[in-house]
Amino acid sequence: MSLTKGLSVSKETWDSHNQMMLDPLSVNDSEVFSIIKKEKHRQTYGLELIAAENYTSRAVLEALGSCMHNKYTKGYPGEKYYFYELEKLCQKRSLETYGLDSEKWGVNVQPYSGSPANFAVYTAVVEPHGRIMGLDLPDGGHMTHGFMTEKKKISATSIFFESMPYKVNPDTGYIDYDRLQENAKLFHPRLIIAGTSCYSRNLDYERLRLIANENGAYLMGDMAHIGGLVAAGVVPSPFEYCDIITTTTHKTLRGCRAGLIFFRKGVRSVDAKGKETLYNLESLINQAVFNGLQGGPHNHAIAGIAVALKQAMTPEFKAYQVQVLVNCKSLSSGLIDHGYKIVTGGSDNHLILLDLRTKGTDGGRAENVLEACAISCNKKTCPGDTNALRPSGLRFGSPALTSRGMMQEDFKKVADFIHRGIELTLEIQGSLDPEAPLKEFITALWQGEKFQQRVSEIKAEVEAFAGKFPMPGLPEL
Ligand code: DSN
Repeated sequence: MSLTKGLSVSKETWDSHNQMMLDPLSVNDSEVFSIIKKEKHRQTYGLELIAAENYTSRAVLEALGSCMHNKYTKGYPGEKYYFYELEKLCQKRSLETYGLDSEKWGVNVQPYSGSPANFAVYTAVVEPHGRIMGLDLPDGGHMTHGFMTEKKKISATSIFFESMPYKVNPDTGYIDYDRLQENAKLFHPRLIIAGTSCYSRNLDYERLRLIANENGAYLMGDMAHIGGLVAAGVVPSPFEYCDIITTTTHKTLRGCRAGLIFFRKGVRSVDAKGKETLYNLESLINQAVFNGLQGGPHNHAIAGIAVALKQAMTPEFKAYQVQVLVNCKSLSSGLIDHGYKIVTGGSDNHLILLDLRTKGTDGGRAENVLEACAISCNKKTCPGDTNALRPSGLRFGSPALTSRGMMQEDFKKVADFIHRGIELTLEIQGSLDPEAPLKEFITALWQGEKFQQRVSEIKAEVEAFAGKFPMPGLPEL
């Protein structure tokens, strides 16, 4: 029996349906609207120091919220329809942003984000259970670089591929390239990853290339964190040495949440007799993305990336990235002046890792107090940490606050606020048993009247300070 038999649609309901499709969010869904408004307030009045975050521009958000969202395109751009123009424009701008010759490099702009982009590369060029080597997550790598622990394969990249990490030197905090070179000779990886999510120093791409060559391995750069810095030419470029490069587009590159994969084309190597071997990355990577791992591209995201890339080629963007570096150095020296230890002693890029071991506290406790004071950052393990469940450090990044127009003297004030939050952390800790677990610390933070009073004072000052800097994006949401 037909389920619609005897049913009819009243004019009133139909009119109401049509109105529902036109109403703004504030009218249509007050619950979601009010949650977004709360987040807008937090982003406007808080100090955003999460190194992976940024404020994207109004233009990017407009493209992201546009009718391109509704359109499914199939596969890769053909010639026939005008809507393929967008993906082609995005590809063109991707290559232009990084100064790449289209004879030598191609790009796939369809990955939904950085993690799927990385998985697509391994799927394309590393056979199942083939070997990869990336910087270990506790040493500043990323989960998708093959993260696993002694007990568990955490990332799918360590389940479907065999992963052997490389490490930083626990004393200096710098990558131990000698050990990587030795281990690579034993492990024979198919692919080595040159990429980080918490490493404040430039990578030695030349050395990584050499190690990859010794093992006949591909070198994949994952420049997700530094994609904007590379575009502006303020840090060394991985393009000179890598075969493949992945990136997210929403961190320092300041676009919407999505991913890109760049791959080399043409000659890969020439042997002693002059015989050339060509790259075969384009078809492998394109197939792995669509329809190996993904369905239709997110055309609204491709529109957002394209807008961000246009901005990334401007002198204004270059000025922004220079300021990101200057501000990061200012934050770092501000914290050193307050007596803190910064891993490796400073930073070449947009982030620093603060080691709290010398202060007698840890990242988890300090992160909670800072969050309560409207300062967002991430707890992170420091080189040599033995207990991954009690990371000793805090990661701070300068990209987001720089997008709001803050300069180096403002970052000195930010360092002062962080210092006050950490002093409060030590006070709370001092009121508890030295072995008290994090849960007990959090209870004391939120239920201790004296501590809440201090949190309110710091938070009020942080909000008054942050609120002076305009928040980029859409006017209302
Ligand atoms: N979540 C990002 C970061 O914190 O670095 C990486 O994906």
